[in-house]
Amino acid sequence: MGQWNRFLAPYKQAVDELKVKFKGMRSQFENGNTNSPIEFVTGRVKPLASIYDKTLEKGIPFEPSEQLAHQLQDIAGIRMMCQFVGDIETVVSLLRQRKDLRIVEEKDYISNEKQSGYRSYHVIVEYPVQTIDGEQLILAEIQIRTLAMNFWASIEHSLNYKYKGVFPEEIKNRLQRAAEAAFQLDEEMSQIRDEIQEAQAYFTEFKESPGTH
Ligand code: 0O2
Repeated sequence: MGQWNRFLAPYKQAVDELKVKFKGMRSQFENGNTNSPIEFVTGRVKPLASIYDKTLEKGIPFEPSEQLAHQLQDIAGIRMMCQFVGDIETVVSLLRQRKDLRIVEEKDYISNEKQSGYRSYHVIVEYPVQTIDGEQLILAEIQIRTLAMNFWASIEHSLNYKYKGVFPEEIKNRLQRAAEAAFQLDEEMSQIRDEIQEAQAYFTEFKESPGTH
């Protein structure tokens, strides 16, 4: 166990640091009185049980090793949730400009939706963590998605856990319909985006100085 803790420690550090940095991006938009393309940020280190499942799937040994660090790109995982589909590209552009990480791969499951109905934009980055033993490059997966995509993925993930990937036909159909509904919701919200953002800007301003309206 000690070995795993030592192996996972820099991943935890990467997740903690990236969360602070990305939450900081949101605050910067807010401080500049601009609508933030980032609604909220979460992060996690992949639980050992999920690492174990992935090693079985990929046919690699379940041990803390270079091979594992190289083959599992999402031991450190960050999620950035957006209100609108258009915000996702803005967030990806912001990531491309950063000097504190290097993008190694982008996976667009929005234009190329997965068979399951899963939609999200994944960016795999290499992030340098400073430790007492020097710098360590950590791979992290950043999933960028709308609130609707996140809702669908969370529900599907729980069901997937229950049914171990083999869904009864009815559930499978309903999930596909739900994915379509989430897509439609994103479309509708994008159509009235300006209206929504104007209202949100007004609301924020009102909260700050209620007496002036
Ligand atoms: P968890 O529990 O979230 O950690 P590859 O090696 O590139 O062939 P890999 O590594 O599976 O494939 O990468 P992929 O498909 O780009 O994305 C991996 C992660 O994306 C998953 O991690 C999920 O978080 C999410 N994801 C991908 N497909 C689906 C899907 O159909 N439904 C849901 N709900 N999430 C999905 P894990 O390790 O599977 O899960």
